[in-house]
Amino acid sequence: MTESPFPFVPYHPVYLTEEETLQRVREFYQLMDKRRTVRDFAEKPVAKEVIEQLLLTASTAPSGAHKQPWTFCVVADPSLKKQIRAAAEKEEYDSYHGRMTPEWLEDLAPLGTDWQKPFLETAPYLIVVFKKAYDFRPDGTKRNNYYVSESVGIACGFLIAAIQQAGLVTLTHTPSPMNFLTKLLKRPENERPFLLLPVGYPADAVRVPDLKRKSLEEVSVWYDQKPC
Ligand code: IYR
Repeated sequence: MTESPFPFVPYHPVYLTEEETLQRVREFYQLMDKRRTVRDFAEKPVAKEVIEQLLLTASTAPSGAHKQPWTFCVVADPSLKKQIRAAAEKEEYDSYHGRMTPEWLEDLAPLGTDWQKPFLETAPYLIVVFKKAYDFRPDGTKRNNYYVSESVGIACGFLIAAIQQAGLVTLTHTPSPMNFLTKLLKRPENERPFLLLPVGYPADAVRVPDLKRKSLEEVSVWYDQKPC
């Protein structure tokens, strides 16, 4: 039998009292409930190490067979951001002028989005997340990845939570189709664009739609133990 690449080691849990647990879950919910999708960014720069730490956090996400099937492309170069904006706006223009259904446009109208994406240039960083459909062995043959979309989706969730925790803002931008990102960022054939997250500080006095979130009753069903 081949030796496991991950020998088992003791797990050291985070020990908390019941009160500490309650306090933490409440605080974390309050923090996450303040998260809003923000589309207007300040010019204020963000240190490179901040982005590095955010990506390390995202990469702690669980993944199918621990393959970590993601690549985070970090774009800070203004000329590359400009090219991404131009290519995204070309696709988005077509989407908003015919590709999206009338119902879809009606659903989006209250959010105030349109084909123009200035945030692709104003945000100090664009994190373009790629999912790796498969990997390559050192000899160049293909090695499969598993639950790729689920794994990368979870990693993006961790990333968005970490961005919030850092006092920064983002939005989940999904220009469609996204294959221009593969070309512009020169990604290999095993990678597919998954999500684009501009990251930075919010613009001064930025406004967001007054959305309400579903109640716990609306989003959960409980199967409690019945008393005997
Ligand atoms: N990808 C487009 C359209 C869009 C779609 C949904 I669903 C949104 O919640 C927001 C936008 C865009 O980025 O504008």
